[in-house]
Amino acid sequence: MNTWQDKEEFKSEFTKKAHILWEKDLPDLTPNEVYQTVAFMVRDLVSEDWIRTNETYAEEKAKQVYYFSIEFLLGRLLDSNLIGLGMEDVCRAGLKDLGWDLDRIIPEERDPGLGNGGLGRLAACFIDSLAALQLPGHGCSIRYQYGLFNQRIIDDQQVELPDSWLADGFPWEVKKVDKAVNVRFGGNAYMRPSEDGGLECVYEKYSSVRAVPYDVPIVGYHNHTVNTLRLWRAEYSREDMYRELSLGDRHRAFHYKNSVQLISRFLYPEDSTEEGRKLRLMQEYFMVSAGLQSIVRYYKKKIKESLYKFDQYIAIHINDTHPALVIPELMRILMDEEGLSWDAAWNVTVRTVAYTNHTILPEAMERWSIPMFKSLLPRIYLIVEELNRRWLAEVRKRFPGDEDKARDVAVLWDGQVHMAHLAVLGSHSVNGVAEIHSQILKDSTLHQFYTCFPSRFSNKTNGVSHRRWLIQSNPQLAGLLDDTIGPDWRLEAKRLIDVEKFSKDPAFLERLAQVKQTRKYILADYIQQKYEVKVDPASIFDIQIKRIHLYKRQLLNILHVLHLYYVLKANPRMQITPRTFLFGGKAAAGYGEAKQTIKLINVVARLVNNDRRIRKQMRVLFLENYNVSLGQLLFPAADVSEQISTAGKEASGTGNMKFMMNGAITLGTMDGANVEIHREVGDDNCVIFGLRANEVMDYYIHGGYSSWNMYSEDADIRQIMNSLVDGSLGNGESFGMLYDSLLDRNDEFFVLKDFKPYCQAQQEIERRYNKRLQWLHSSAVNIAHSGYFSSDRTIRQYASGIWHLKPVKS
Ligand code: GPK
Repeated sequence: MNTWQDKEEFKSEFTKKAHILWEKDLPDLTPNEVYQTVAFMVRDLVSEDWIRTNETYAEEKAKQVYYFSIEFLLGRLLDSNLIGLGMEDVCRAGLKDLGWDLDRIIPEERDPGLGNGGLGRLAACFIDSLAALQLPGHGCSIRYQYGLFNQRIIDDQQVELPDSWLADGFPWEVKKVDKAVNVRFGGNAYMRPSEDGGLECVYEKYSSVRAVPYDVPIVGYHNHTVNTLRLWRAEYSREDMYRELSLGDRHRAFHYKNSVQLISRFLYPEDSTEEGRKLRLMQEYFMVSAGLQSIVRYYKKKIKESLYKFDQYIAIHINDTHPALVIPELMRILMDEEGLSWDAAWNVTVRTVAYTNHTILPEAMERWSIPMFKSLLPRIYLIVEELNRRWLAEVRKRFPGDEDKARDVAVLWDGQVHMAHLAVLGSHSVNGVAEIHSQILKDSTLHQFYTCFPSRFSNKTNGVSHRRWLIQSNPQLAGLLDDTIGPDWRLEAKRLIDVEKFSKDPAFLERLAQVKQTRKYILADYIQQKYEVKVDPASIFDIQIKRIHLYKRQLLNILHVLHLYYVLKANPRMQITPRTFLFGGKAAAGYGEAKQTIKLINVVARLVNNDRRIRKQMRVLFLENYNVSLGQLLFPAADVSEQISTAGKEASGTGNMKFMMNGAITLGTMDGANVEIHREVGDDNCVIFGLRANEVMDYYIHGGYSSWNMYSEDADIRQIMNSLVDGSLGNGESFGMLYDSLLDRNDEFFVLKDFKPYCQAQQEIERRYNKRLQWLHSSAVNIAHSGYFSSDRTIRQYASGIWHLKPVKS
């Protein structure tokens, strides 16, 4: 069975399932039990297609891609799976007859917190698109027991609480005990002469970790394709545990058990800069080795072709450098276990692997100390050492005496393993995630590599799943689009362009305005219930939601809010269009400036919201614990999308696309994918301000920027800056770290330099908002052009340009 014929069938299946699961009468079920019952029913529906999809791939020997990512930020799966199966209406009607409201059941699911931010959410959109396009592609990652922390705001500050998202079970996973593999750490590795006169590797005295896969179905859209996300969990092997115990040392035995289990216990709360160390490296190798072993095993069992042809059937994609150890690990398997020569193994590896870079922030480039790397992964280190030796010999031959070049492309340098360099060297394809970002990779970050391998480099501008971010998050807008242009856009996001024809049609624009109003009411209700705070749905909803980071410049936003507050205080007669400034996002636990930014937002929020006169014109709110589910409430309700990073710093951004798809107007810098959004919609339909990337670069290279000058020459800037440290924001609060970063450290991200242009851009937003029809027209143009930013387009580009995959009908 892979559908419920009607609500009657749903009800009878539900009754049976609930009885088996809970041994309770229906009226006694808790909402969470109802959720789980439906989730298990959906899994039953999926299972046939899941098996058939796998069989088809194997029978047809279709080429498959494995997308390795240390994060997959899935969001809730019940609703998306119901939509994918086309079963949402039947389920809703059946539950209604039984006395439950699907919309109240859906929030019972906990967000799987298997990611930090954009990189992890991109991976989730990608596997969604792969399944929707019937492309054979699967995810590979770690089943973290604790996801990214839950954020609470206490006394204005972020407090991190553990996210034990698995506590009530996760109905979507299937544990595959028979597919477990061993991953080895530590010990000694050395080369010795082999019988055939060559060299062979001896690897001994290692310790083993059992990697057990948990598979999650990734459901296509109305197409019977079900791909797999395979999540690995680290377990101790009972044999090793008993052996340790039999040696009589219980402490050692339990130490062994604990250290093994630690590998898949926590997701690192790392986002671009903050770093975890040895355990993180263990996680990376654990995921890579387990994933590759299972792929090679599958290849030998089901594809049964020569390993020299591996790349004709298998593509491996590495999402940033965290999985870059696939390169030496595939070399190890091909040489040590399958007997290929170095050259043969290297050819296969390079042709199989492709790499995407997601950041150019230098502090975010992964580097490992050689001593640590070597002691943890001795065999892998030997391989890295050898590939580095061969590579540098080649570079020095081609460019004699150019040691700068050698340094810029070396995998081992200054006592460190340089993961980005390993990734570029061992891949046939390297791409950035937006045009400007890919250009910066070629021009500076990876320039020397670009001169060596120009044809490896390309751009694949990011995208987002219009199924999750429009169909699922904003059914009101989806319905209006169906009425206006028909439902084709659901299957082919490009068709959204048909909305452009209606972008001056007053009747359509009126309905668009109603949809936005409805979504603002829904958000306002949520805020009222959750925070007991009233926001005015008639005000402009101005939203910045993303990880908190100095380069993303939440500081610029809140300093403008503070400035506006001072202006209104000083001019009691002044009227502005009422505005609600909403913020959300997590700061890495060890990132002082980011945490202080959250505090500043909350302190300014109180100052503003407690002022009886001012709060009629503006409100400020920091929403706790921003995650995928909260995003699904926020994007549809936004009028203004804040995308204000320092130009050149945000590789792409993807929130910008979700806002656009939901009809918000971008207020942004010429950074990341904003550049392409601007090109799509034009100056009239977004508001661009601030330094351009080349200007920022010139300042970095040639100097010439002084934030002290900005401070001393501008009274408004002086006023807001002084308030950070003079205690005037209430309770004598002081924000020394932020003050120092802006003045003593010369404002690395040009917040003060862009401050006045940003204030003007905000006034421009207000002017445009008050020309109502024109604003609605802009909103429609944004929706129409958001089709380009569907991850379906991105995935088609990866599939044809990098992976060489074809769709397979299931
Ligand atoms: C980039 F390097 C990283 C990282 O560690 N985490 C992360 O979320 C983001 N990213 C970029 O910052 C975004 O600009 C980009 O849109 C996203 O990755 C997806 O490519």
